[in-house]
Amino acid sequence: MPSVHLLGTGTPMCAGCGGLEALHEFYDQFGAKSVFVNAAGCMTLLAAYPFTPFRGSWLYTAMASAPAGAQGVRDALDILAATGRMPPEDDLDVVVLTGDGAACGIGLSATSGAIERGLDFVYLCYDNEGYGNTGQQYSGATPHGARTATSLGPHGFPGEKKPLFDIWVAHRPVYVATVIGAEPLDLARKVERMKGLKGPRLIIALSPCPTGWDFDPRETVQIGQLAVKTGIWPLKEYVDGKVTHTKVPRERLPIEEYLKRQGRFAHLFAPQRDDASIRGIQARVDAYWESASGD
Ligand SMILES: Cc1ncc(C[n+]2csc(CCOP(=O)(O)OP(=O)(O)O)c2C)c(N)n1
Ligand code: SF4
Ligand SMILES: [Mg+2]
Repeated sequence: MPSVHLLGTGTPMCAGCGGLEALHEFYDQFGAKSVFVNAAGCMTLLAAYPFTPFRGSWLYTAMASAPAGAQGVRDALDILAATGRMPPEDDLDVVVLTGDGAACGIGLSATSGAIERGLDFVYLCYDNEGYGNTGQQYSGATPHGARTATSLGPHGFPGEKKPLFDIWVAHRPVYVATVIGAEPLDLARKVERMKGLKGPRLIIALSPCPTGWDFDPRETVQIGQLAVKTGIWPLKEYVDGKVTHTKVPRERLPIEEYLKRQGRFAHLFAPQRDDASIRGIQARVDAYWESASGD
């Protein structure tokens, strides 16, 4: 099948946007026969009515309501098909596209309801670990220790990143996966697998964000690869009731290789090294992989 690319956007996205990188890769494979239902966030800037860079359709919703919007689109398509007004070959895939703020917080109840109803949709969450579009305030996905516009204390964000993967898995949907644009083959394999399924399907793409994470846009891929090699972003999938890690970093790099490349963690290294915070983050990564070692 020929690959389908996003058209040139000309829209004001940041250079080196890891979310856009993942979306490009997803779209290459997912194709044009789709309706994107996009909640308010950075990707909203891709579309400037009546134009979008997508070859398919695009619908904008409020932050909380993308899964509800997806239900309406799915129902409309099903009614058109059932009443013979749309030939089966014209059917479209319904894709929710949101950031982590919508996915982990403001839109979570609408998502939970959609999974519960068994809605046939794909949910692509680009996770830049904050409310990027409004200046990187902390979100439910912000990691421990990160500086955000609303976490300016000496140790950064005091909370922990919400386990969105586990929250979805607890609903027993059809498919859940974590991906990153810097590992395109892993991403492509998961999108391919997910395409053949029906029902609620989630892809969470960790999205290195030069603007919100404070690094040079040229380093997006390198930082993405470090997220995998240090083990802080496990690549995994849930299908048929089972979680499998798809790329296991057998010799994990120390977590500070990832942290020290990003300005949002600079306060952990200077003016004094915050050993307790760095050790704490490392310990949580180690504990994760110890508990996953039976996979
Ligand atoms: C209910 C509501 N609160 C706040 C906003 C303002 N707002 C627009 S985009 C955005 C950030 C969304 O964060 P996220 O979902 O992570 O997407 P990102 O901006 O990081 O792409 C916010 C807070 C809004 N649109 N609706
Ligand atoms: S703020 Fe971050 S996520 Fe948003 S467009 Fe810029 S790089 Fe991408
Ligand atoms: Mg975000």
